[in-house]
Amino acid sequence: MDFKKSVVYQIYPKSFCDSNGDGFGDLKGVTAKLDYLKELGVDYIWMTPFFVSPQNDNGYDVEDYYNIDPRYGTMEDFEELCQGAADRGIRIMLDMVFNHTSTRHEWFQKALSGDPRYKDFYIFKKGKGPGVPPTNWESKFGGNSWEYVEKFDEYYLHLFDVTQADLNWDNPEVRAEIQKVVRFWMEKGVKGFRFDVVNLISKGAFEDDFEGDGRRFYTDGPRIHEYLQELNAATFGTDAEIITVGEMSSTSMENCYRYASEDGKELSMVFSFHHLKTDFVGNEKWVIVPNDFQKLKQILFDWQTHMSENHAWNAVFWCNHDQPRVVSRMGDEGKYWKESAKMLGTVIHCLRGTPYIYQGEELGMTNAGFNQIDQYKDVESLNHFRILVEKGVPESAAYEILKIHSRDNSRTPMQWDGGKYAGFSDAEPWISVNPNHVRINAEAQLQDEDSIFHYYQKLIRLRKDYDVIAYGDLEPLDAKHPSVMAYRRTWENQELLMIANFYGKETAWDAGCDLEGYTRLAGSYADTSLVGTEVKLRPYEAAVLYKEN
Ligand code: TEU
Repeated sequence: MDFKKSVVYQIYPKSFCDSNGDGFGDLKGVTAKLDYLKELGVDYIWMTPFFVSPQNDNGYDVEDYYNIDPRYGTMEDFEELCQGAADRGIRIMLDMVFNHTSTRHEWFQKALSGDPRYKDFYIFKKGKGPGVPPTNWESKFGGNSWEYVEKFDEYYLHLFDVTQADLNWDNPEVRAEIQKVVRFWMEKGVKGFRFDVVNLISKGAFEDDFEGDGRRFYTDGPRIHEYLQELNAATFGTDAEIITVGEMSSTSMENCYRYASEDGKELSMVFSFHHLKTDFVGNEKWVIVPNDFQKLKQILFDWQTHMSENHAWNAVFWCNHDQPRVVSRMGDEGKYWKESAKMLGTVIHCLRGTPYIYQGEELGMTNAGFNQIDQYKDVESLNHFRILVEKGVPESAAYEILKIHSRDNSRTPMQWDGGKYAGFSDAEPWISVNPNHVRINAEAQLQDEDSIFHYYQKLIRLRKDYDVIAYGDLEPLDAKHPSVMAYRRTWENQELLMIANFYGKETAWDAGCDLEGYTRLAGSYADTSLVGTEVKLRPYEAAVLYKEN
């Protein structure tokens, strides 16, 4: 399957569908919803980790790469899911977490018992003095990134939670073990892999960072391309049908030219996050600032044009299990909920790159709206709430920050219907259901021709029907316009215009050409008035126009 024409749907199984009434989503639940996914029209489902795990980071803390956590089901359930998906022309992409393992992993347990072979699977270092860790690097989840082990009088590195110990990729035995894991899942018929924070696996110098939080010493590190090429050649590179995507944390575009190069030596494509930090202050996410729309456009356009010039491929997305819901973030939860959700979908699905849809995005699901600390489950949110309060931020202000930035915003149960637990489960879910499921749910949208669901279905079909979307060049239009994002795609004799108003106010836009000769393929409003050169765009209006030259 040509990944340039494909669309990937991300499933966070814990919150997707609970088949056995324990309040926790599972693999059988996913199988039960395959017809829904087929109707939407997606080609791949990316499943976030369901391997054996203590779930301190919802499965991104893997204890055993070869077995399925019983909370999610069994290997038979997985095989049934693969078969059911294959029967509907859908392929499975697995999420591989190889930067770190859970500290409950057998390798780490052996390391702790003093076995030198396994100690070298991880990164243990002496402190700089009594009580002083080897470096001042900060964990992504708050606090210092080293944990002291008294027995060795040494520290181990954990860039994420203290129970997620970083693997030592400089050790060839570690790399060989990782290859074994990938081959195991390839043999099960898996046709896609997402590699979690994979650009952090090659650590550079272990030095204090007096300019930042340490990331410059381990991001896109010295041997990263070598490690990816080696993994590719030894595993997925032997099967031309397999697609791969690397999650690239704080990466540089220059590195992504290589990670996602058309030559196929490393990965098929990359997730980068710079466009999702335009409501941060630098790298600081735990603040409230307005979204910088000009910066957002500039970043998206830079990545679009430069990746293309350098023959590299992007994954394009707004949402995942770590990001707040985009309709809450950049659209409107109120009056223009539907129009803004459709507009945002349009912008992504007409870009050059493989689009990713995160469960519930196709329904316009919104942020969680939690206002009590016990509603939050995510380790990152809980840690940062404490850190904010310790820094003197009033609790009420800390809540406001969490409401906007918490990863739990995207982790509330999938809204299947208007019933008590949104059709997700018969029992109380592990995380609260958004009360707006009575209004925003799949059942209602499947019956409504004008729904966000049906609009996403249309966007997915457009990519298959018009080669210009998959293969065309992209040219930004009127890039500095205060409220509009617009671009032109061209391929052979095909030309496509995407025009989107990001704000709740009508605005004027100069197309620079007469729009008379274009056919309208899609738009966030049912009708359109886009004719002539000078046009008016309604609140959150987006349109896709097409012509053959
Ligand atoms: O996330 C990597 C990561 O650094 C960010 O997404 C991070 O969670 C957030 O931006 C910090 O503000 C990946 C997974 O997607 C995430 O769920 C895991 O928690 C993390 O790796 C560790 O495995």
